[in-house]
Amino acid sequence: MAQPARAVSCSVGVTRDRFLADLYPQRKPVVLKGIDLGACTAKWTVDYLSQTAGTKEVKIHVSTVPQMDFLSKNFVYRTLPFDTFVQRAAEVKHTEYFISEDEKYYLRSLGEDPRKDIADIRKQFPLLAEDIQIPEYFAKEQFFSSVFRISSAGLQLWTHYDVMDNFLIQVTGKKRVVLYSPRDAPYLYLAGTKSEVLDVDNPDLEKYPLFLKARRYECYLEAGDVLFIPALWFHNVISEEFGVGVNIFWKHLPSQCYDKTDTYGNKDPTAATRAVQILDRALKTLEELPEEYRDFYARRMVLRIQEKAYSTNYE
Ligand SMILES: O=C(O)CCC(=O)C(=O)O
Repeated sequence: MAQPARAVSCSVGVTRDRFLADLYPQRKPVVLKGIDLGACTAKWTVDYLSQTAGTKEVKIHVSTVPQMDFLSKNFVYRTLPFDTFVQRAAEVKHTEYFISEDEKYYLRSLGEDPRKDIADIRKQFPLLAEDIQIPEYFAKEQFFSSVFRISSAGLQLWTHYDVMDNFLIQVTGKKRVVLYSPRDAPYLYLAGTKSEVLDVDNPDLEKYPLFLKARRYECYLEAGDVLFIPALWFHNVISEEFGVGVNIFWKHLPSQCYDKTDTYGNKDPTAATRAVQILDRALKTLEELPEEYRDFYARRMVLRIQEKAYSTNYE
């Protein structure tokens, strides 16, 4: 069995000043309750969303299984008018469908041209954006993106990290979020920004024995809750009901640290990418040595990395 869950802490009615002074510096997830999010929590019914955003086309994930796997791509991308998508995502059985009558839908909204443009609901969904008041707990220049997250009941999103700070605003519906500290990355079997361990509740421990060591944090989001997910914290999200969320990514580091070609908020900072490239070259260089020497110098390099680059300053 995986480790028992630790509850993500919860703060009710926290002001911007208190968030910035007490919670933000801890770099830990926290659920913020009682924040004024504007009219969206009352207004965003299926009918209202459909009528307001109309037939604008959206690219969606369609899955016949509840656990979407980005690495094996067990889902397909399809395009639907927004109103049709919302109606279908809110129903359990479909009369019109792509693959099966119980397929599930997920929208992660994108910029107009996803290769160049960043998702911003104020641009792609201006009328709906008027209904939501984004907690302005960071400076305007730090804003990166605002993304619609609309999901069928039961759909689970793979465990991944993003490189920017994030407010996941649950506008309607309920969601369970499981989180892991960046420090537990060695136990998560990463492929890029994603974990290979798909089923965090029943992990395949023969294949992923170290997963047992990953400390699991968990929270249940209700309509109106805002989850602060610090950059690099892994998160796995299951929608317990059809629900609508908006997440806001903002830059925690100085702007020049981020990859300018990143439109999703999940490309590693450029210095990290360069360091990994240099490491790959060092590993290639070690191949010039016989095994006994390669092993000796590789262990010394690991020690050096630990001494020079590990932080002693976080749990
Ligand atoms: O709520 C969701 O559907 C996913 C949220 C997420 O992955 C994020 O905010 O980065």
